[in-house]
Amino acid sequence: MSRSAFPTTRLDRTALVSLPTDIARPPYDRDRIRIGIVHFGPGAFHRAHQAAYIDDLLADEPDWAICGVSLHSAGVRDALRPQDGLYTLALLDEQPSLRVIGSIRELLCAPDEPETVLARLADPAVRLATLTITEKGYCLAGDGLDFAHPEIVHDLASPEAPKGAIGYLVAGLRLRRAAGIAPYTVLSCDNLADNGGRLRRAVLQYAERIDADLARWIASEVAFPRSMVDSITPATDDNLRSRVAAQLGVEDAWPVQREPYAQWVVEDLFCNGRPALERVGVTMSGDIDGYDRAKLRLLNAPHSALAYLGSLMGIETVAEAMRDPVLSAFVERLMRRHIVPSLAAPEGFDAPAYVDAILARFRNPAIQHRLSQIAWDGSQKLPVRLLGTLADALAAGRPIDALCLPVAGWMHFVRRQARNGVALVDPLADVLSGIGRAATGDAWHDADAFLGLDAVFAPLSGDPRFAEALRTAYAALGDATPAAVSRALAQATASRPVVGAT
Ligand code: CS2
Repeated sequence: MSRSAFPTTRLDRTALVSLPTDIARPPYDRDRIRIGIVHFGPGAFHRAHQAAYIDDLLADEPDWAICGVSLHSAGVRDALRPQDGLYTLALLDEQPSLRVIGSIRELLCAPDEPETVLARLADPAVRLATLTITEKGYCLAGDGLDFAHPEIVHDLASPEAPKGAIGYLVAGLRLRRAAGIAPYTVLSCDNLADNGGRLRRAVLQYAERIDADLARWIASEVAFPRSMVDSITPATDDNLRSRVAAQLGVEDAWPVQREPYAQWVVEDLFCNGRPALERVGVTMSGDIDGYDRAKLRLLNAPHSALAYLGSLMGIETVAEAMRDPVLSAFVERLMRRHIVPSLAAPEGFDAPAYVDAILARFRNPAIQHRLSQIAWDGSQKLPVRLLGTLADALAAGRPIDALCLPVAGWMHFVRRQARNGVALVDPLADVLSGIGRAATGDAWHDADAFLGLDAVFAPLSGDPRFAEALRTAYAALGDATPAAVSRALAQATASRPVVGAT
């Protein structure tokens, strides 16, 4: 590749050669890599996590480059296509470092180019489909598919021209089956317990409505491994954009950032070959159950607790929340005393050390992780992060008062946003804002309105002990001013744990 005669102003393949030497760049010839993975949801998390692992692998295994497919917005494609798919990853530490990632070979926006997406899915060279579409992208209701979901209704009516992830996965598998091409493995990389199992059930339920034979073929031929993904990835901000441009000497329309720590545990269950992920630090495991639960319950649940309680306290970032003595003491106690006891952990799992490491990550002062980002999609996140622990604690007869405080914090947060006319980012935004506007501050009235949300609380809402503890927690937060929240948390932290009957 020859050096461009003119200074390049945008990161792209010609700019690669002239980047400063301290910027790491893809250690392989990008002309020799081939697409083997179709990834749905090439947002910041995917680009900071999976795409970086694959970038480490491509020099040895050039057949596993990624085609990133956005299902809704054209933003990522429009930012990265002019950059030949290249973008910068900033690792945030005391000494931040930058690397340019090259593993995303192609970017598509499904609504604009559905045929190209389907052609990719039908390409025999593609042997793996991966997803980071967030909880709501799965269109689940309870344990199965939500057949009333507008995306599912649409896709079932026109399965050859789908809009959603499930619709595309099944349309691709249908094309492959018809053409006698082996199916791809479908790997969910979202924060859901048993993500592979849930996706498999949803795909099969959907496929059955289209073609029972196809559903049987998927059930017997397609692997849906489970996975656990972990790396704290704050959203891109202007500060990052300008730091990256200053260090690269060229502009990057959409750099991403994350903490240095990353973990990826994948169930070793593939139906059409797989990349040698273990070579690049991925834990391949026969049974990942336990890892995903530990992460959801001990990292994501405390994150959500910080997000709602911290926002009510007027705090903006996770690190700032961890500097608040009352909030951080509450969250630490929540983890050690109330979440760890009901964790069915993997063998050899050192829970106290895991908690220590998470608390240290939360305190990382180099990261500006906004609580408002974590507060998104509470109706989808709380059930998978916190309500399982609550159900287990109830079943074991342990006290649940402290566990109810973050849930009550969410309810007050919804109420405050509604009263201030701030739109919620949540698939249930409309109904939540309605409940928030109608809230009176009376714990019976307000808690019961939230408990009526079956998509969030069933089957727990039927348990009078839960309803009672939730009302008490809601009342304890008072008018949810910073002082009231702080007082309630201090009280919850000071109270001696009650030893419940087992
Ligand atoms: C966070 C997660 O935004 C959120 O809800 O809890 O994105 C979290 O940072 C990641 O799961 C960490 O792996």
